[in-house]
Amino acid sequence: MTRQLILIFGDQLSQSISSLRSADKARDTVLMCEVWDEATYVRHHKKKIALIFSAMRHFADELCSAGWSVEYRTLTDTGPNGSFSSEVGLAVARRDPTRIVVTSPGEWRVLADVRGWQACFAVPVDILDDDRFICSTAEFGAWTHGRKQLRMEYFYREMRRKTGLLMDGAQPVSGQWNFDHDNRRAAKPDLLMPRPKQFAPDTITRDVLQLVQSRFHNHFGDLEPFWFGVTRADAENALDHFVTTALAQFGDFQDAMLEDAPFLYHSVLSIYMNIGLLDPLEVCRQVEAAYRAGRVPLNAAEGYIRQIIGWREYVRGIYWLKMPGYVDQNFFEHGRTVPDFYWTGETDMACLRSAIGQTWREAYAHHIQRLMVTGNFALLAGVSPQALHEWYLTVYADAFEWVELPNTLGMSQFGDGGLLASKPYVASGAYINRMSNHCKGCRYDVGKPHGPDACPFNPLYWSFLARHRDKLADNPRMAQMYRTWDKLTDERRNNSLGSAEAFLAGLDGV
Ligand code: FAD
Ligand code: DLZ
Ligand code: SF4
Repeated sequence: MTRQLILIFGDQLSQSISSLRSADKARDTVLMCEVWDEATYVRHHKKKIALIFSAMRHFADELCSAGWSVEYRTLTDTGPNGSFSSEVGLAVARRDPTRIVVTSPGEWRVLADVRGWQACFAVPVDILDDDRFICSTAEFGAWTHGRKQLRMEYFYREMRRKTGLLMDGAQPVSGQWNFDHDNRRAAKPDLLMPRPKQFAPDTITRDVLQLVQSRFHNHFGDLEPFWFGVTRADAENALDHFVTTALAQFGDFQDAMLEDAPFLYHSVLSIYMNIGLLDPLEVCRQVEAAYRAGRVPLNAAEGYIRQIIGWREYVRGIYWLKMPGYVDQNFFEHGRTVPDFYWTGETDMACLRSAIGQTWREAYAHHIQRLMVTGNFALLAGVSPQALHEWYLTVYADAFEWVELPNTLGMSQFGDGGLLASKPYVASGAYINRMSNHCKGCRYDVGKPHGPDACPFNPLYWSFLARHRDKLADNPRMAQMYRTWDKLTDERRNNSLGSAEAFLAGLDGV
């Protein structure tokens, strides 16, 4: 008889995860399973499935080498109807454990299943906190009490104080908390631009690639070349590489976009942090050490650390605070389906073609592409936040609902009416032109306000503002935009609205 059955999910690949810390190597059994249900609840990018299956298989091997007894169920073992619940049911029947232990899963729908297991299998189930995060869900809940607005900046300062990162005693290093204003430079094409560390597939990964190609060939995206790291050692290597080659420039060019430069100076480390191969706090400590050693400037180190102990922790807090209702919010009552070209990249709009094309190839786009290109366009066009949420969850290798949903529905689509963002992230083509070189090669003219050749972002921007005036006019951060709109001539306003309408009709294929 197994004493405890420890279930480890595919995004919990850390030897210090709370479920393993509470277990006894000598008597307990670890269960890991590749299941059809998880691989298909959205049609994940092929690279994401390959990353998770290969990292799971490597992690199971590491656990065995460390003396754990592991039952690993491949997709072939679990079959076409496999789910976490069916696999736990089978393992309980086989092993008759005294208890089931899991670290709390990262998605609400899985937590709801886990909560049903005790009644279903007549075995006690312990759900332990996921303490890979700096702020627990209880601590985040306490922080929100009595606050009218949940602004990330104040939460971030709390996390700086809590961790001591970039602090001199009680004060931020250099006396300034945030260098965001310094981090908005446009980039130029540069042949010496670093690339994220790439790893050649080993035998385990090659087996997984074959499996993914044969079972998930109709899913989104290119499977190969597959270069992601799949072990903790790989991920640490990728972190060292980022800190040495790209971090110094991260701050300056954080918001920049360039044709044919999918990664710029970004770290591409979310894929590792989100599945447990890197510990976020260790990542931040390494970044701080590079700053303290004089190897990277403060605006880079601060900008990077803010994304992790600020945004990453904050969106997770919001997710668990507001779920399960959060996913249904739709402040603007938008209902359009995701345009077909989001699934193919086939569009004349160069910025969208570039962002979606690299998403197809790499299962990656950086933050400004997600927010100000695909997100901005979807919001201006009135795409349903729920449909868009499914798209983001499908296409990115780092997408797990706890982080993806608040970013998509809250930050990018303002679907929560301003809980997460103080104003909608909408912009005309001028913003994209300022931050990128896409417009030079585009069939549309970014300088034209309306007409068939005008950059579609331009009329769509004004038509969005006009459409939602009743919901946005009282927002002080929108006042300047409405003043500008009101100063336009009637003719100019009508031309913009007409162009937007014609463009959207084309999008619908009318
Ligand atoms: P870098 O630019 O190098 O940033 C460093 C790290 O900071 C990232 O690895 C990530 O862990 C963290 N980070 C940065 N911004 C955010 C943020 N807004 N929220 C949470 N963490 C952040 N991130 C995900 O991890 N998974 C998602 O599914 C996801 N979906 C998104 C959807 C939309 C619409 C938007 C606007 C953002 C989304 N993000 C998501 C946040 C961000 O875009 C990615 O974390 C980032 O692009 C990952 O690439 P990177 O590792 O190169 O990040
Ligand atoms: C994303 C994913 C995929 C594609 N497949 C599996 C799987 O077969 N087995 C597994 O344990 N985890 C998988 N995952 C990650 C899970 O979706 C993730 O752990 C849950 O969403 C967390 O709640
Ligand atoms: Fe994008 Fe408009 Fe620039 Fe074309 S002109 S790349 S559509 S912003």
